[in-house]
Amino acid sequence: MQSTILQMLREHPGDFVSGEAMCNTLGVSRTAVWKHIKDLQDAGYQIEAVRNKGYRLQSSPDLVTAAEIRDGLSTTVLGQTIVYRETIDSTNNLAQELANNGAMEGTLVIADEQQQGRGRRGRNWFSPPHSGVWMSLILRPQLPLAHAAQITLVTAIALAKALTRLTGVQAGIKWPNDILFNKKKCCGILTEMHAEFDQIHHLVLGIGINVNVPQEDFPEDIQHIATSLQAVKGTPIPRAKVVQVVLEELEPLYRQYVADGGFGTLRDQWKAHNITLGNEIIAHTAQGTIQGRALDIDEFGVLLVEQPDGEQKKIYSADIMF
Ligand code: BT5
Repeated sequence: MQSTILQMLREHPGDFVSGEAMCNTLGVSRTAVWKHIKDLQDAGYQIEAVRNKGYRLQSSPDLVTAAEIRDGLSTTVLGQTIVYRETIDSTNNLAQELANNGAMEGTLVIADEQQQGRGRRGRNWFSPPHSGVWMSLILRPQLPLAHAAQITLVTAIALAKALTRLTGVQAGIKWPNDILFNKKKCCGILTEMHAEFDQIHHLVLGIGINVNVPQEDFPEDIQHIATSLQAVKGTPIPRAKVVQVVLEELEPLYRQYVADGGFGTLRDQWKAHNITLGNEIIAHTAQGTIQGRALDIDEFGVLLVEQPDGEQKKIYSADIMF
């Protein structure tokens, strides 16, 4: 109901919407409308209330609530159901739980703050309140298990496009799951899956984006390697807008990935946004360290590295440095 009120106010920028019109649209009493207005004000919306005129929206806070994300979202699958929490351990945990209980494909779980945000291999993901996008999507692609990990690369393309569009500065993909600006990380992807036999049951696609995180707020250990969209652009960006643009960029790419049965047909787009290939890299894999030149990725998203002795190695998963 609050989102309908908000929508009505937004449809009349600078103008009053009468209490009566709201009552009629919503089918509730004036007292009920007033209570919702009060709740919106408590959440940080500045709404002017004038007797005999009604209500006028003066400004909106930077929230990632369902109402804010839904307003103007043009996707048809991703984000059609939105679950918002002010604080959570990790959005990936709640998304897993909802997916196990049958949540629909495209369900979005998002939080203002994560207290146990995580990266790959049990690492921490710094997720302070009021300044980032910490979200997880539930996906149910009908694909063999072997193709599941490629969703990370598909998502990286969408993020590189979205973050470039939002900042006006070219974002680059560092294989496999980082998006960087000027060599600094502003976004990471954590894909977790649940599979039965050879089929993917569901994927939880976790995305963390530093939107308006002040540089001095990053913890000491990541101060020199982390950046935010605000630092890159020079002005703050509304977080709900970031979510919308990311979902809008991801939806067609995800559709293509499912229709084509994998990442192969998206490989050229990945290459166009990548900053990995051509570099001398050090790759830390579970089996050990590999050093050499990043040559290419194949149609499965596997990284091909040429070692100094000319031997070529395939890397399936690693942390890379260059
Ligand atoms: C990642 O892991 O980059 C995946 C990050 C995924 C976060 C999202 S937020 C929503 C969802 N819910 C979760 O709990 N997680 C997902 P990895 O490649 O392992 O990188 C982790 C490393 O990045 C850490 O060890 C730090 O060095 C660095 N790091 C931590 N927080 C950061 C931040 N906010 N910005 C930039 N770098 C960060």
